[in-house]
Amino acid sequence: MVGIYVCGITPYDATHIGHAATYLAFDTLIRLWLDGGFQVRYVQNSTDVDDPLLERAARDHVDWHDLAREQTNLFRCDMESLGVIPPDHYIAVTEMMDPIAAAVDSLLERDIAYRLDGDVYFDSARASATSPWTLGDESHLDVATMLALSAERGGDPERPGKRDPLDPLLWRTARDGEPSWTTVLGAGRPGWHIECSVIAQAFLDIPVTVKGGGRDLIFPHHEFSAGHTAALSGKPLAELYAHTGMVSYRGEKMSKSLGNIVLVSDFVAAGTDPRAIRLAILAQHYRHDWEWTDQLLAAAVSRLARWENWAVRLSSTTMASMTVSPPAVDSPSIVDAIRKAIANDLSTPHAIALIDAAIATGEPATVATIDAIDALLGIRLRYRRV
Ligand code: 5CA
Ligand code: ZN
Repeated sequence: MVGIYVCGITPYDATHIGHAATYLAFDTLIRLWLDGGFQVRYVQNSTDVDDPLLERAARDHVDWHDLAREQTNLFRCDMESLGVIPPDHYIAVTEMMDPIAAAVDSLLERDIAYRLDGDVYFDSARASATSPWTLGDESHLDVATMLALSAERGGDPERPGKRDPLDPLLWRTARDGEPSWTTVLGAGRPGWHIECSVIAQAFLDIPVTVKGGGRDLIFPHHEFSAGHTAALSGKPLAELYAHTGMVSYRGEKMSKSLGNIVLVSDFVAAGTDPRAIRLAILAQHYRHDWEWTDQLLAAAVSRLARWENWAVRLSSTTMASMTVSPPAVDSPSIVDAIRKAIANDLSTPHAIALIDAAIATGEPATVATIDAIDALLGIRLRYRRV
């Protein structure tokens, strides 16, 4: 059994191509595991209450619940149309208030957390001294870089009274006009990193095999999710962390806050075959940063057409054999090569190039190859008897 936790969306402005690229990378890993015969348990969260979501709801004069619900549904539909295998547990933070508060309470009891004007912070130095985690273990960054990233990514290093400027918020006591939940800690809502720590521990065996997300989550999010988990459980959160590169658009990281986003749902609504979107993304290597362009999509549309033309020319002998027995494994070399390419750091671009090359030889398609393209790349090609 392998366990994977992938950080989910904060449900507003979903689903842009950057999000899709991240979830497709982990979908590829899961498909590889399934193809290899592993049992997989996959958990993802939804950060359905957090400052940026509340700010967006206030800006647009909508109820934050409605915004979160509508955007979560949109995300699920987008993932389905892209052929992403859904998580076994898709857990919203708002479903986990009591276990999160209980976890924070236990850190307070052990003095690994402290109160500051009613809010609760994680004591990074105490956790480093008393658990199998030390600040920097996951991100390997120097303090100056951590301080800069903390300020940029939702931390508050400037707040006076903290034991260490990097200490992250665990619990935010209720403020007027903000949603709050009444728990053992009193009324409030959680900080960011504790949600992934508690959800991962609740639904997966710790350490998980892989904790995944975009590389913008390396610090502070993965660092402190790891720290919280080690302090709570005495165990590392993950055997390994995998991070996807950032997708940019018009020269900058595609992001909700910058507004330079391209939505999967807009393409689908305009009639683009979602398999072409998937193919455009898989033609990039997940680990690298890359830029979305209309040309990438156009290339994927024509590649999909080539692949489908090839698939419909499936040889009649292969189809005939299907009527009496399960699909014959009749082209081991290409299927093995695709599998090997993906096993090599999820090199979907290499796998795609192998399929292009096979088609270029003029050899007819085989059921085994078409099945492998479906299983490993998540692209279901239509074929018919000829
Ligand atoms: N809810 C948190 C994680 S607990 C969050 O980061 N939400 S998010 O909506 O901002 O991002 C969702 C996922 O998409 C994260 O894994 C993030 O790293 C990834 N992501 C966001 N923007 C991009 C981008 N431009 N390129 C690639 N991945 C991205
Ligand atoms: Zn997360």
